[in-house]
Amino acid sequence: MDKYSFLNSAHTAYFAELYEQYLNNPDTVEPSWRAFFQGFDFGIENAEGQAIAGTVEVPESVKKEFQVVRLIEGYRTRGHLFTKTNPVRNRRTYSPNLDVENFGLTQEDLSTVFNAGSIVGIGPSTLATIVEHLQKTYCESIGVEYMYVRNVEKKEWIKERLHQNENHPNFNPDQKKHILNKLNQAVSFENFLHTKYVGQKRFSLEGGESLIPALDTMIEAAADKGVQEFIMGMAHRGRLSTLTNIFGKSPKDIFSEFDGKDYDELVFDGDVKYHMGWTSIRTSDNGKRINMNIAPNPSHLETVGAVVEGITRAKMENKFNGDSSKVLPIIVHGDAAIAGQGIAYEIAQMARLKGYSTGGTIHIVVNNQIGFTTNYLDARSSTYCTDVGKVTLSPVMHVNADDAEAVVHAVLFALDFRMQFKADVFIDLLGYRKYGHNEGDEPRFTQPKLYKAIAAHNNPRDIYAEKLIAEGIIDRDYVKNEEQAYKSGLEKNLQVSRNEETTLVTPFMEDEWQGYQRVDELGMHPEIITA
Ligand SMILES: Cc1ncc(C[n+]2csc(CCOP(=O)(O)OP(=O)(O)O)c2C)c(N)n1
Repeated sequence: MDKYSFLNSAHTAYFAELYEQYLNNPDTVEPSWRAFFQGFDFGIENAEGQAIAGTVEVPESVKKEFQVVRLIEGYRTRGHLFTKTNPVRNRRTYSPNLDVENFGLTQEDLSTVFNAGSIVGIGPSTLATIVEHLQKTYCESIGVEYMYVRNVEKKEWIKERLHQNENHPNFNPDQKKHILNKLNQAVSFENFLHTKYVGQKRFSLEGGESLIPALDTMIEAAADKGVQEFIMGMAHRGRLSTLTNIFGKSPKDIFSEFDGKDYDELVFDGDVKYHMGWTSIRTSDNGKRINMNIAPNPSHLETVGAVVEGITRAKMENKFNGDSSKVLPIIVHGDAAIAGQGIAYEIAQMARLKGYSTGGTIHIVVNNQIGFTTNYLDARSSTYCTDVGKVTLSPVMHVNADDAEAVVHAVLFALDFRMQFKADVFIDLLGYRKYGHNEGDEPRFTQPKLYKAIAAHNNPRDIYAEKLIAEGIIDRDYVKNEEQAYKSGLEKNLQVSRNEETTLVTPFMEDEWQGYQRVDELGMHPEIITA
């Protein structure tokens, strides 16, 4: 009798699940099964899909089930390499790809029903349906890296979450309009500055505008989950837009800074508009009172991350008796900076230490594929700029910044993960940079091909508006009216700012620092009489 006659097609669903469990965590599988699967894998790897006689002879139907399980694992492990996440360039080619043939399956198998569909939550399904489900879940606007996560609970949570709605959002028309509204603010704000302050540096967010709806949704959702304090750190890129469209800094104060007015405090001088911190207390859409800080940041990239963690930890201890669910640190990085700066690694390493933990940080990279003039291929050895996140086995989502809904979906995932597991999570927002590093640079000198593609590319608001028009949620006038309303608000602010003489400096974290002595220049350098 065949040594492996116990493997019959009737039990393929069970075997498929067991094999999946073995692939995920061999130690949890009973030893004799483990030995069996090891033999099976050996056979697959050494005989191009044919089990070796005398090692494991498995009925064809069972073998195919196992191969479908391997295909599923292939998507989970490497699907992120084959996504449509780059809005302006083709991706590099990775091999082997996820074609069924690379998993010992054939085109003829596409119409066969496999029990392995149950593993991804769709029940027994044809191979074609399983592949379609996997493509949608793992290879569209969001690429997910998580199979290295060792903690079984976390990994299962992520899998479960991804297979709901095939990792696609399901927003209602009001939510969609809200996303469009925040995108409109981001796009119109940059346009306005572009025409009013021609050639002046602003480190525009254009190409990464979906950061604004992403932050907005995340903060609102976090407030609903009980977060009371948001502590954010970010560098130059998109900071002005974030200050006004997320933190509520009045545009008139930003305009005053562009007009080069003196600050009302003498210690401030020069190019400080992308460096100053800001504090605001606001009421969320659902009536929750929240406190938001954006830390002042020095030019030295990534340093602010450590400051954010310190402020968060201090608030967590002083205000909430160590409860990290009441505070949320958010660090926004540049792609070259996070990949290149050693401090990003140091901060990652400190994330779980008893003395430093802040209950997980949400890291968002505004990835414009360029650092100053350096193309990403010349800027790092790792595949992704976020690879430092793997030091702590943190999940990473790479998202096409042109797909605003996917971006919002990804940050909501990140928020839920952070709140559930008190651990770091990374979002790689893959966009582009519309102009030079700053608006005075000419990017076509160093990146002529890329900038040709960028020049021909629509902004993310218009892309999203087209989608909502096609869905019948808005009409064409809707966007025009939104843009007009927002810009006329900016115009009024501009007029007010032109009547003011100085630029207001709003103290950062004034409440928390009450009672502390503020050092002034004279205090720092008291005159010492040496005569
Ligand atoms: C530690 C440090 N090194 C170098 C610089 C100079 N510098 C300023 S911006 C920049 C490019 C940063 O690129 P990226 O992080 O991708 O952000 P982007 O400007 O593209 O948004 C560099 C090298 C700096 N400010 N700090």
